[in-house]
Amino acid sequence: MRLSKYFLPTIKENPKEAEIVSHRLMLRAGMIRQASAGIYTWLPMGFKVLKKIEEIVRDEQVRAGAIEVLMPTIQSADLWKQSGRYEDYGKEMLRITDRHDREMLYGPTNEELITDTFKNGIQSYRDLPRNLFHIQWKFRDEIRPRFGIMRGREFLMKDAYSFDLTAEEGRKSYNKMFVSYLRTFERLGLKAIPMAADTGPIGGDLSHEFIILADTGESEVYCHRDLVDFDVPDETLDYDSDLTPIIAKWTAPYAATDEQHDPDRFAREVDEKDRLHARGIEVGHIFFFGSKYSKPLNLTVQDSGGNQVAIESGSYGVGVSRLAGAIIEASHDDNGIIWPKSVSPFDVGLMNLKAGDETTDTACADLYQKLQAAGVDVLYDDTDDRAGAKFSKMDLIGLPWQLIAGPRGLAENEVEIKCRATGERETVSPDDAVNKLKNEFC
Ligand code: 5CA
Repeated sequence: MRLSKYFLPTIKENPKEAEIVSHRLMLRAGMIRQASAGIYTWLPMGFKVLKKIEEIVRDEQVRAGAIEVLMPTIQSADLWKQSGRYEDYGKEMLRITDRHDREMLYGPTNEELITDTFKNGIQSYRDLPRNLFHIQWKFRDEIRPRFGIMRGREFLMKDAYSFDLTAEEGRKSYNKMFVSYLRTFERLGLKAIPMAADTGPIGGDLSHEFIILADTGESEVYCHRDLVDFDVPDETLDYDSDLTPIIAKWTAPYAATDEQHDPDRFAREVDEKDRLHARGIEVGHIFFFGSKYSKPLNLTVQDSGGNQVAIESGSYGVGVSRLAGAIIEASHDDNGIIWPKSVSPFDVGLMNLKAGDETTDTACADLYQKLQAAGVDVLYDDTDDRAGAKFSKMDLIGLPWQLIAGPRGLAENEVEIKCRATGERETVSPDDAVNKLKNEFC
């Protein structure tokens, strides 16, 4: 992409309305713009990041055996009345009346709808277990939307729903999602710590939040230090094996959000030097609630003994849009964002230090073409901005590698490569630059 033809409205000054660094940087780097309170337009570069996050989340869901569907954003109130949540959800739910005076709502979550959908699609216990997920916009009329897309009113969520014949099988499905979350967040360049959590309006008695430690986070957590650093199960993990031992350690009092925190047990069972009390960002939340929805919505099957039993379920959420902000909170410096390779909007930022100069233009066009042909996604700053402005903009938007070409270097057959994360620079020939960057990304 040539910057001269792109839509990247960056901002030099810090926007006053942004209280935390990720919100500031997302606005400044031209990723998002507020449309109304808690509701955002994703500009091209923000949208690319969002899509990359979504793709990693999707990939790990599928790997763990979940099957993708797409449910609508607007739902009928009927099922919510059956489950009892139409009243319970209160003002957070955006209620809509259609032209026929039917009560509708913009879905804040999908337990009811998926339970009903699943009910109409299965015959017997032989159709179990199943896990269905979708990645869809949600609306919650948050009383205090803030921090940009971190606590929005409209936000993108991945939500998965498991269906099992017995509570024991249901626990296994929960464990699978638990472990797949560890992998998902690792691929996003994040260290997300599972914490025993409250279930709130979703319900059930088993739940974990996945927390990124950050001072700007809205959650308060208590944890044993040893649980901050852990090995994430790799590619070879067999999701059908018993995953209980992997997840067993993340329970209260060793890892809990403040609602689940037990001060007495924490003090008794965790050595003072091992106690961590910190703030964090909730990027995922999983629940096992058994038959809370299957009972009122009549999702039952015949088991092998011929008895009609209610299906055991859990739900598993990832804040896809919130993750864009969480990644920036975890990875930035004074100059701007530092994208992990896996979600960066482009791989390389190519800077032409003398646009309009024929030799430099030709050399840059050649680098651009060769990198693109090799499958490297390049943002080419071919504008006639000053060099200083180009450097700051490139640092601000945070692409992992910068490739800098100017007339003086080119006269010696030299260009510069800069690594955004470390700041290290290297002078190489244009051909070596192409090869090096190709190896980084392809
Ligand atoms: N149905 C369940 C699981 S699928 C559910 O809705 N869980 S939740 O309420 O915890 O939301 C799941 C995830 O969505 C949260 O962990 C958080 O990362 C994200 N999320 C929740 N509310 C917001 C919000 N207002 N803005 C941005 N992300 C949000």
